[in-house]
Amino acid sequence: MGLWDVEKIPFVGTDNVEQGLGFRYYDADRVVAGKKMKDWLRFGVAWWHTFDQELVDPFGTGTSHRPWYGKYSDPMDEALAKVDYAFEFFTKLGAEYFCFHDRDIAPEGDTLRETNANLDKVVDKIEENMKATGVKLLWNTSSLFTNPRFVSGASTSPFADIYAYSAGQLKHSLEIAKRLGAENYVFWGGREGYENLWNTQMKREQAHMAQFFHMCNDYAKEIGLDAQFLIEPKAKEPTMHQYDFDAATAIAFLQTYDLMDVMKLNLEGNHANLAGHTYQHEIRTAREAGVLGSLDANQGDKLIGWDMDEFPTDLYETTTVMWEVLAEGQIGPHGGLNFDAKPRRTSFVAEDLFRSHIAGMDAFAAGLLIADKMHEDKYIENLQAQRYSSYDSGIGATIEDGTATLASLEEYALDKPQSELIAATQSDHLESVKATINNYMFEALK
Ligand code: XUL
Ligand code: CO
Repeated sequence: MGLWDVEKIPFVGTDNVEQGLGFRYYDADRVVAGKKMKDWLRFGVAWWHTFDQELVDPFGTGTSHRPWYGKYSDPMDEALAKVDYAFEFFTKLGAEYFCFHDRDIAPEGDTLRETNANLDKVVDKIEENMKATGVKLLWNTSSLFTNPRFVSGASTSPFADIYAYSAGQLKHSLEIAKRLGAENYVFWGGREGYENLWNTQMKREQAHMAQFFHMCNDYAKEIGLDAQFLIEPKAKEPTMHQYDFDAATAIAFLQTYDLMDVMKLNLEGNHANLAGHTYQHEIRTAREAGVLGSLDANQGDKLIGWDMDEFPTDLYETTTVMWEVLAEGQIGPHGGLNFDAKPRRTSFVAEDLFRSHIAGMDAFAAGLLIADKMHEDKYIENLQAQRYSSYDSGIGATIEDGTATLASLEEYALDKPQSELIAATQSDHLESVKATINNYMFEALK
């Protein structure tokens, strides 16, 4: 059986309604819209949730049962053992990618030098396992928010020593990305934001952050690291305002500081909700600016205002995401679906780690099948083309080709009676559109 008391997760098809330890929809090699499912979805496992999360909440300690608990007294021994658990987990689940923060995988020493030495030992073992299994690194990142030294941020810290330390930490993290062939490198803001504006020089902090990214880019070029850099927007939490609030804010930041060619975005469902947006809104915003990079797959809860990191099971949402991905032709040039998600505190046995990933993978595979059916019929494409068709010719075409002026439009509009203007508008039949999308969901999964 191996280290985990679970067999390799098979594709079982749709005979049984009850979800067990098998995939109903995720059939890795099945071809959908010209590509294998696994190549559309590129699932990744998040080290921090799956191997480090003890399922704590602000009111209680961890509830999780994990097979390595109580076996190791030295934290380095445990860190090294977890590599074996991790790679068996990836292989049994059939996830071809994983993601980690530097501090997820190895304990810190007193100095950066000591910490790097710990890290390198674990990275050596990860590298061996990657070679042996073929599992790839979707992205790595640096935890510049866990340790108390980052209490007021890292590259936006008001304390220059902390900025310098963060830069040193990041440098080694980029070297690890190079060594492990990371496809992307993620910068989530962590504590890059503020608690209160009275004590904050916002512009100065943001300029420091931009300079940090430029230094990272320079170093990546110097060492020949070609991982795609990604910013991961989040509106709030842990700070009350995060500088990478949402996709639009992050794009404005990249434009202001000449970073549009350097960075794309890694978008997360629950983060979208914290900004008051849908996941689809964030993905569409990034797509239209040409900066869709990768996706953190999770979902929030309508009734709870913080970052829940639930496994994504909302079929409607996975359908919208996969509709955008099919329209884009890929998640991003090197993107994937990283499960930045944890089982609920009440799902505490080790097997729940498999069950929760299966639930998320099946929800995205089903979303892909539904979105593919909608694309085949060009249902949304036709609906949108029809809605904007008045710009394809006549007065609308003069607006789009730039030949219209206020005067030419006034001349066109000046004597039009109200009845003609009302006749120029059309009902969206929005409820029927939503019902049709529901019908696609039923039909595609028959
Ligand atoms: C936090 C979050 C991070 C990033 C990586 O909400 O999403 O785990 O994905 O730092
Ligand atoms: Co995330």
